[in-house]
Amino acid sequence: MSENEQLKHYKLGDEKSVFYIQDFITAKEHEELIKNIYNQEEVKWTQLSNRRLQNHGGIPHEKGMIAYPLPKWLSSVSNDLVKQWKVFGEERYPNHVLINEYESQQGIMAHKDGPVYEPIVCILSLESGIIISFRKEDEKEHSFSVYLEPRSMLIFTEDIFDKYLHDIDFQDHIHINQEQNILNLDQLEDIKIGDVIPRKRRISLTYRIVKKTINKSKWIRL
Ligand SMILES: O=C(O)CCC(=O)C(=O)O
Repeated sequence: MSENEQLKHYKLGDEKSVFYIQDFITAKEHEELIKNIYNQEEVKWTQLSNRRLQNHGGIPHEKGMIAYPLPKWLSSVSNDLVKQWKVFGEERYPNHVLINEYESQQGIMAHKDGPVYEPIVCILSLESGIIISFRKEDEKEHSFSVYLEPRSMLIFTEDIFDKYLHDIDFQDHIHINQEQNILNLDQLEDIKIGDVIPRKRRISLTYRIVKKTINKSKWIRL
């Protein structure tokens, strides 16, 4: 992954296995995704105490995910990740997409994605920007963060997947400051240290490979 030719120019920081791609999708693709996320009859939102989410592809489980094909409208980003960006290697496709919706004052506690997934995480952001922060599992302070613009893709892997926790805070605003160590600050137009940005709804689509799957028909026969 670190040797990936397509991605190497998008690496943030020196040694870190974190990649950030602005404008990963077009404004039109963005609109289409939003329409599909909110216009489905079959897929239900799961309401958590601090956000809503949709699972596509199945519900990840350490004993194996009963796998369903991903809906077609999620496949264009999947195809780009595999074919254009060669993210998962050897033509391997993500089999799971988690959609998270955060309103202002909603976030996600510090966590690692864990062993049910292959150690490559691809997060597409929609609607509004947010800061995602990373800290080493044995440290209290964040070591760095990334400002995720709408239509951008964040990819992290290797040591950042294995040894770091990531989180999104629960504020109603984003206060850009030096301590956050925002690795992509120099790429952001109109955002600078000292800015206070009111939070609005943000949606993320996290593309991953769940390692162990169970074929649905086999499961029914058991
Ligand atoms: O919404 C995001 O950007 C992060 C999502 C995440 O960390 C997760 O679902 O595990």
